[in-house]
Amino acid sequence: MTFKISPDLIGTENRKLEQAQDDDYAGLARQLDRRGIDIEAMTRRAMDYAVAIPTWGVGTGGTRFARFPGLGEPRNIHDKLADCGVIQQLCRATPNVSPHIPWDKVADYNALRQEAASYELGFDAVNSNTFQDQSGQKTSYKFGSLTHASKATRDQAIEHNIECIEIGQKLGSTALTVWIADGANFPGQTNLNAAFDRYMDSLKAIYDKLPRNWFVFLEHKLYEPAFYATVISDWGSSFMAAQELGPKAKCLVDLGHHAPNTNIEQIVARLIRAEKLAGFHFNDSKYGDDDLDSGSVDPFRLFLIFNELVDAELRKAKGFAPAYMIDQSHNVTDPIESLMVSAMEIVRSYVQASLVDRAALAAAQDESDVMAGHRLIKQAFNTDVSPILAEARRRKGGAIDPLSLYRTSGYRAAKAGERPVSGVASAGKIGR
Ligand code: PSV
Ligand code: MN
Repeated sequence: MTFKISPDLIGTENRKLEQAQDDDYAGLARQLDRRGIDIEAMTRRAMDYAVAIPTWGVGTGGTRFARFPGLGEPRNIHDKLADCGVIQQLCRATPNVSPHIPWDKVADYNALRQEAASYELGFDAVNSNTFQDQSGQKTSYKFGSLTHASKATRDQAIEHNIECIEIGQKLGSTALTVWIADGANFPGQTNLNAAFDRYMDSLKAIYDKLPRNWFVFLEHKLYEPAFYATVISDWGSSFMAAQELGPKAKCLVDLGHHAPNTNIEQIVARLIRAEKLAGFHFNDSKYGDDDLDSGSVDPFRLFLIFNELVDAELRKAKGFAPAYMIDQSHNVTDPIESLMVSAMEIVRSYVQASLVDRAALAAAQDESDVMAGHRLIKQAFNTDVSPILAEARRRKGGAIDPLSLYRTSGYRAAKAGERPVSGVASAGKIGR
């Protein structure tokens, strides 16, 4: 028997916090009522919001310098599902997991789907991996994959992506996310346009294999591991590719994949307008692709992105159906704690953005009343919606305070006993 957090513990711990929660919720309800906002409508929105967890996120991450394994970290997809199950059990905002192939390969995907369902989890977009060599593969990705100069290597990478689609079909996914590391470290290493042309040819071959209701999400990233030129480096390249491929191809925005200070919310607005916004990989950063926890460094930026998303949702923008996912690397925290807190911060931004008085904002903008418009945005951002988030969790059977409940439960210590230490410190950005 493996250790599980019992529903009874959630009940017991919630009862201790109920009175304070009721008081805080009533206080916030009065405040919002004065602003003409129905708190119940906001709580329903919080209850309906969902963001997916990447299976690789529950493993301990690392940097290029070292990886320090955590206690009781997951050893395989089965352990990862158990950990993702805890996040969903306590936070009730993360009902789907996003698998990464080949890391999460198994012999029986129907069984895996059932196993996930036993934790009340489903599967989100499948991520392919042609940024590292897999054991037994014929040719190396050292100099590229889908854009490699050699056709044999490109074909191998195409085949891998097609296999990911097939696996995803068995798991109930409807999207393939493609991020490639292809690019150059030296001027002269590749022909910049020829590499893009080869990307298009490869993606067309993958696109042709997409099932009827599927999408391919193209994920851009400015740099790393290619430090001079990355083939799909920015949303312009991603958009160009998605346009050329067709309606099933959309652009995925990973928040860390832009130059510092880039106005990501404006990129989001443009992609919404073009009906090309695939969705998100949420994280936070200070300098580059830092993979820090969502909302930990710049919660206002996250809020402003959600401001665009809620605006599109409420005006029913055509083709607007973004897939939300977290993509972070947890090097110094317990990944379960980081992912719970991140999921809560993401829902927080969504609810805060839902508080914006959009009619008043439009009026202020029409009248060029700059300060009024700005104050409306800031008023929403400055509202502490924690009681709404806690209420949404409680009503869905989750924890009023997930972090303290998780610590009280002893889950990590129990897993440390069940899952022998996986290895010594080693290099690697992503923990597996
Ligand atoms: C590499 O930067 C990366 O973090 C991308 O964001 C992908 O989404 C992720 O790895 C998994 O492939
Ligand atoms: Mn990503």
